[in-house]
Amino acid sequence: MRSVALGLLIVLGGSLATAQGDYTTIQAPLFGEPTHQDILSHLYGTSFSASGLNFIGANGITVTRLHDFGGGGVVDFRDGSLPGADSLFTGGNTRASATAVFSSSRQQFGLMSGDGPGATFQKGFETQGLGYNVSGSFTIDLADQSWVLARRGGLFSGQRNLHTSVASDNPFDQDHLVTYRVEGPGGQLSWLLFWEDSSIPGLRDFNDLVVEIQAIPAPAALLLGGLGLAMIGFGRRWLA
Ligand SMILES: [Ca+2]
Ligand SMILES: [Ca+2]
Repeated sequence: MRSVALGLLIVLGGSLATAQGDYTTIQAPLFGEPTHQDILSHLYGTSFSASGLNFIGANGITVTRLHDFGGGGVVDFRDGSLPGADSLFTGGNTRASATAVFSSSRQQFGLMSGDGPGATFQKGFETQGLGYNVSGSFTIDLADQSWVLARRGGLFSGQRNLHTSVASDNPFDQDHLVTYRVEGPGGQLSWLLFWEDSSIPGLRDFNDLVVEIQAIPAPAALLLGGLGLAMIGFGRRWLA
């Protein structure tokens, strides 16, 4: 009995230690750029206080940080549950909008089409503007499939310019995405993706591109982005 209890303590201690290591470190921004807390205050027009890695708004908005590592599962934008790390995402009709850019480079946002090394970046939008005065949005049907999200643009060219939500896809296996679930006081659900466009230690403040994601409850299938999902769905219906 004693050995069972001791074993349980060791297991609990181990899982607590792992949980602390499941979050990517965010560095303080340089050059007077805003922190995540500052950006939340601006976007939602209220003050936020930090609670661990989460934030609570004065008007009842709760902002919950997703794990970066160590969890399986897929984040469903329609669903407030937090199944694991911010690597794979799904949903139905989904809208993605740029809400802030604190980078000298234009930022592209989209998703990876295909699996493994042959996956290619499918751009949803490229931002215009800087700071909070930015535009860029797209709507897509994620069709209940799981997707790797990605951003592109920055100091370098080619593949070094592309970062996905899967850390092991990226240069130096670095994580470039920090994700929060945002719940309004009435239960409204949205998600904020904070991307980092630099691999350089000291610059990893995760405010280069901030994207807000919302599930669209409408029944209409709005298919943009040229991914051919409508064709796939059509084919499957004919086969059935
Ligand atoms: Ca992450
Ligand atoms: Ca940065």
